Amino acid sequence: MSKSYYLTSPIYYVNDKPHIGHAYTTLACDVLARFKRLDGYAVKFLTGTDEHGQKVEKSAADNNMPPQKFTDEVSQNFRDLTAQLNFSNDDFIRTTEPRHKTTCQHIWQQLIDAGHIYLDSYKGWYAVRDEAYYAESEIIDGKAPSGASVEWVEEPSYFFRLSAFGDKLLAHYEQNPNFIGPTSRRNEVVSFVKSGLHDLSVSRTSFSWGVPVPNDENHVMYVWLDALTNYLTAVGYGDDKNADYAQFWPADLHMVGKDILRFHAIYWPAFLMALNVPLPKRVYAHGWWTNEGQKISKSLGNVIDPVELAKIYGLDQMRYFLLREVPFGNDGDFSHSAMTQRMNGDLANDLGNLCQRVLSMVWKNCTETIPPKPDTFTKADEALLARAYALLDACRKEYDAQQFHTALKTIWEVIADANRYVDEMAPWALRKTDAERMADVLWVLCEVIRVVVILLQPVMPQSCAKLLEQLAVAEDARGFDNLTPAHALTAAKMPTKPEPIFPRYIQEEEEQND
Ligand code: ME8
Repeated sequence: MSKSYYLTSPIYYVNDKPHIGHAYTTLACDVLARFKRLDGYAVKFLTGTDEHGQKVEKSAADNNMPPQKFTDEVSQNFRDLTAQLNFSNDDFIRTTEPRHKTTCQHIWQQLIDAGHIYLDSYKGWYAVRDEAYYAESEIIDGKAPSGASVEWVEEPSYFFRLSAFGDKLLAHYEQNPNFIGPTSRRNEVVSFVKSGLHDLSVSRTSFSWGVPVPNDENHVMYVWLDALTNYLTAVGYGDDKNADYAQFWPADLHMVGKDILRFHAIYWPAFLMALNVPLPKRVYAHGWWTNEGQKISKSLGNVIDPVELAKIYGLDQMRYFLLREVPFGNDGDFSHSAMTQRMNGDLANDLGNLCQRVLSMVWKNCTETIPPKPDTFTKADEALLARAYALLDACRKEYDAQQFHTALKTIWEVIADANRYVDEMAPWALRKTDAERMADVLWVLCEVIRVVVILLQPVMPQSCAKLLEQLAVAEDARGFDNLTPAHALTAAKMPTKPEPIFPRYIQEEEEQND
């Protein structure tokens, strides 16, 4: 396979249970990975857990557990989440794995050898929650700009000469306008770099839960240098026997939340420049979810468990909602009413009814067989089919810009067109007057459903598999290379009586009785 695509989610701190924010980032990667695979790319989709540092060490201590045992347990929750939410990651990395420590130490040595790291001492603020250093000028009312508590740190530390990379970074942003998305966030990064970069402390001595610095075991590496390196570890950087680096690096996309863009768009490219390693092609920062209008936080007790959500509304329904409801890149609000509106409106009414109406008519009126492709088409047939076939290019463009909501909106416009076409053509009336035309109309609709459902597979894999099964589309005919008239449906026996795939949300009994 000639085309490859490497995308990564952040690796998650194992200080807590996975919540909706973690699920959201990985879900966005999952739909993109699935989209690219269906579009003929060899994909590597990486996720995993970030297990070192003071924050994790502290959580382990709070739980009265040795850090390794603690991280083994919590990391497993994140691994389980990938199965529970049907994520298709190709690798799951843990920063406590030997392969990762080797890469970190290899990189450290390269940076030392090339003169990018020097020994000094750090004196300043540190926020354990963010695992970030803050300058005096950034502290507001004794807190970090993120609201995290800060502590004063004074200790020997190695520094990375970040200050030497400001101009190179700015030149890179300038020459690669797509390097950071969305644009508003790109502008924030550019102004931050323009304001001047200080050298970065990249080792700690006041605790030991980290990758040891080579030849100076009093120091452990700063958790962000360790964590960012995971993207190289997973493609076997520095390991001659691993062919992944040649195939997959530079990464096509690092997907991150807006809070960690600075690390990915400033520190990481600077480290890579220092190593003479090509930079990733793009870093995209998504927004944050609130719950019924409120910031999500443990202390407010309103943390959303994605597995619970999938149980209540259905997994594919949740996946669809998260990507359709909020323009990707913006902040968004989760609410029960918005979720049920999407579930009942877009899914049960628009898509669900279209499929169920059409497929049951075929089952009842065409001897349980998808009709043969018509010899001639009317203008209306041609117009609807053309709009469906045009969707692939439109979706490619939107997926490459991580505009998942726009891709879905565009697909739903064709679903609306198809529903209008059903009403206008009234195949139920044709049954008595012109059975041949009825069969042609139903074929056109089945073909449009085929195209739409093939394109929706990345977002709703399970439901789409069921629909394609009902349409008798073979498993090996579900890739995007089949989205052309040359691969259109041919007469085929339907395997089973069609059943509705998208249920409406049923209110709890007590709510109904209100
Ligand atoms: O930052 N809405 O890990 P993390 C949307 N280990 N996204 C949210 C969110 C919310 N309410 N809350 C959190 C780390 N997130 C580092 C990453 S990568 C080399 C190291 C997102 O466990 C957040 O934006 O804090 C981020 O992308 C991820 O969850 C943070 O995970």
